[in-house]
Amino acid sequence: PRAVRLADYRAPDFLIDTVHLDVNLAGPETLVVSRLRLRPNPAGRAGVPLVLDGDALRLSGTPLLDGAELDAASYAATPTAFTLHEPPADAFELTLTTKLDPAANTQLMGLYRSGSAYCTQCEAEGFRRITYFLDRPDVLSVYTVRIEADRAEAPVLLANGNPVESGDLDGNRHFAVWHDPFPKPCYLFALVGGDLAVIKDDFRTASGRHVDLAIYVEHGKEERAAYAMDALKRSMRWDEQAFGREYDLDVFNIVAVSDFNMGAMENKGLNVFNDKYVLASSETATDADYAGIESVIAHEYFHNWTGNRITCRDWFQLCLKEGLTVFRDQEFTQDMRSRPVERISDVRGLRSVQFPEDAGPFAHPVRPDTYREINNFYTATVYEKGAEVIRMLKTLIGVDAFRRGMDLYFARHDGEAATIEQFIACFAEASGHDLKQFLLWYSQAGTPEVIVTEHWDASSGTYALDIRQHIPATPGQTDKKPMVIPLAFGLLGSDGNDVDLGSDGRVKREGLIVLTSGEHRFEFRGLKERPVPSLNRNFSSPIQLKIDLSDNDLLFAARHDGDQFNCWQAMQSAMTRLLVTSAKEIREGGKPLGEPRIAEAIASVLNANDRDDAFAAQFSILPTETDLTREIGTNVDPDAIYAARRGLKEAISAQIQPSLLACYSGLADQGSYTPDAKSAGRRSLRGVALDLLVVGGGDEAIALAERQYADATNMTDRMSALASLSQVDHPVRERAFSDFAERFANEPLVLDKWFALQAAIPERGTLDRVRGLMNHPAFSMGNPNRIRSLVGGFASGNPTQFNRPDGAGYEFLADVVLELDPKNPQVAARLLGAFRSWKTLENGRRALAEQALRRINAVSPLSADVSDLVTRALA
Ligand code: DPP
Ligand code: ZN
Repeated sequence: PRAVRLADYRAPDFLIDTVHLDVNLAGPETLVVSRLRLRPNPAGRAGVPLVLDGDALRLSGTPLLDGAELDAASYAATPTAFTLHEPPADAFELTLTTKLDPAANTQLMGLYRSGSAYCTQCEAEGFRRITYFLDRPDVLSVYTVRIEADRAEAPVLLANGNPVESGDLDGNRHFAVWHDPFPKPCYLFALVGGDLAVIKDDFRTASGRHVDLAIYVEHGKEERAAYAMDALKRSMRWDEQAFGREYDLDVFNIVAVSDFNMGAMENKGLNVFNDKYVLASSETATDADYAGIESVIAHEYFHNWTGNRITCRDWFQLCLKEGLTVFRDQEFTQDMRSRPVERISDVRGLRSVQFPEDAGPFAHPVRPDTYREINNFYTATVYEKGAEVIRMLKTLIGVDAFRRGMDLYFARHDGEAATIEQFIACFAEASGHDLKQFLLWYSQAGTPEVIVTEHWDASSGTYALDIRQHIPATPGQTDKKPMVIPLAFGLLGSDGNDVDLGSDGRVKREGLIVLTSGEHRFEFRGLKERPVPSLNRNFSSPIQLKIDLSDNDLLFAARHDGDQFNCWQAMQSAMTRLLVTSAKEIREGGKPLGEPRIAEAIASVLNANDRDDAFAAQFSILPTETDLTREIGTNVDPDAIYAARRGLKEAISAQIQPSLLACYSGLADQGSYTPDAKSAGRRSLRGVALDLLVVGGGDEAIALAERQYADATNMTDRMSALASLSQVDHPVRERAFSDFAERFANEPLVLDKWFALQAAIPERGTLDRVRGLMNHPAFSMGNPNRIRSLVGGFASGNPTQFNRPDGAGYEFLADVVLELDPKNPQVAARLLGAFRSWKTLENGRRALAEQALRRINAVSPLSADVSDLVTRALA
């Protein structure tokens, strides 16, 4: 496909005011009659043909223009376009019928079957697989949808908006009519027809409107939707309180399906969810699953205002809705749970996926300026970095101006398809700030490096920070301009408190430095001693901070920094430095390094009287292999990184075993399970302690894990025991794995965990094990969740085995991608994310990774999705 460019944007030549869809669900004979009210767009070109988008469509019967059959010469229909050569100069009505076979739709885009239900997925460009349309987000229409189906096969018939009418028809058929009064782009269209169970609830909005809530699930799974319903009601209330946003329809429906390419979809009034983000019970879901449900329910609900009421002008503006909505769901979660702990976990996520993406061949700006396949831009950069950009904006202009800017945005652009410039203009107006330079965050890719050197002059009591910013080159972007970087900061005195700074020089507000040029010097006078700097507090900017602090400074900050995020960060920095050195020495034939003071720091947090369990868990987790890969940057040897990390864990385990045991036994399972943050924090610390004990390898520790596995009264404890055991080559491990498979044989979402854990075993036999599991009866190449767990779990969750020195991991992934591509290109392309850092590998692996990528690239035909990513990977 040709590249689409932001610079080439043109308003549509036609508008579609109303859409009447009549969908007759009937297996391979499914018919969609679409009646469109069109008119020329005054802002478009006059006198041009009407060209509607299609994808693999079949026209059925003769199209009608204002009710009369068109003659064959006046139009053309191909699978990818419908053209009306000479459309009327005024408003007109066009009626088109397409014939679909939902069960044959393995791409899971458009109208397809999941289990026994019919459902749809239209974002980004799936509506054109249902009917011919102007499939672009700046064409907004009011939809009325009539669905007809067999009453036994599909007793439930849902579409966007409010229900209007329903009834029985001859031949055991029935129908339902839905009307959505809010104009929307077609990517927000949805319908569902199937035999589904439902749980119902209701909600009264701040202004007193009544809303009926319903969550539709597979029969027998009703109870598992209770937590999702609770999360939905909390989201609705929170959006009223935090952003003044009320819900606007009479009903809000959610449907959980088991075959879904994404996590969930925010269709107006009818969210369709991957069942993974709806279904939970204490026996089948972990604390992390509950947290995932809470945040995805919130995310899709929040889209009702940021995405649906105000949508994107074009797909380049995707971050306008996604970055903003991730920011909103992160704020929600922080309010529901612990602010610092959630911040740490969000930053962990950003660093483990977005930073590597931004440093490799797939790097792109938060607002890309060109794409060949938009599906490939639902990325960590657009979502997570996009959210960080909003957070910086709030930090820069302050809480009140930020809220005024949001209010202005909602007031000014409601009902429109907007751009990033229009969004940012609201904040510039509300705050009086000039945000021109800030917009560079949307156009310049790459993680900025902020390099800091300190100067201490004891004689004058002057402390200075020289701060330089550097934005690394990324594909298509070599010379970059300095960006606006807000650095929240403090200086720690030897008593552990912040030194009182007053306001000095360019330090605008206490605790905030704002970088705007390539180099700055900040001086602080009248200090009695050299302070320990605490920079980028709460991760105020998504940057790589480079400052050479001693271990003493870092371990001091880890204990005393008033910013909890930076306590955690200081500890991570100390461990990262040690592990990078250790990996280097291992490659040169040395042994893994330990560091008694790191183990001591962990022990002191575990033993503290006022311990915060969730924080203590985060504090004690080592930087990931991905973190270390990125830190090392070139000539990477995944085996050495693994050995360094494992070695440090073993050293910690050996040194502080009594503290670990005391902590572990103090956190024994208390019986009845609740998924709240405090209880989850307790279980997560218990899991971290167990993991460190087990890595020590003693039989006692393994027995402890075995007992926890067997006695667990909830999935979190059972999984953490199994995860710890999965890391040791011991007969207990296989016993536990087979017990788990038996216990949960009829629970596909639970077996996903089982697939993923086995795929992540850091041992030579794992690739064969994964190959074997692909023949397991519970595995299916037709189900995205299964593929992501097993194949994704291996490629992205097992650095040593995916990067086997013989290249077999890469060849395996290439085989799977090529097998999957003709069926589901979107999921196939996703798997290629595992190659995001291939260029940083040492030469041997690098050559083998390149060989696998070239083998994929040589195949024809490839989907646009896979071909785009492979081309970029190899560029
Ligand atoms: N459904 C996806 C999301 O909410 C894409 N819009 O992020
Ligand atoms: Zn979203």
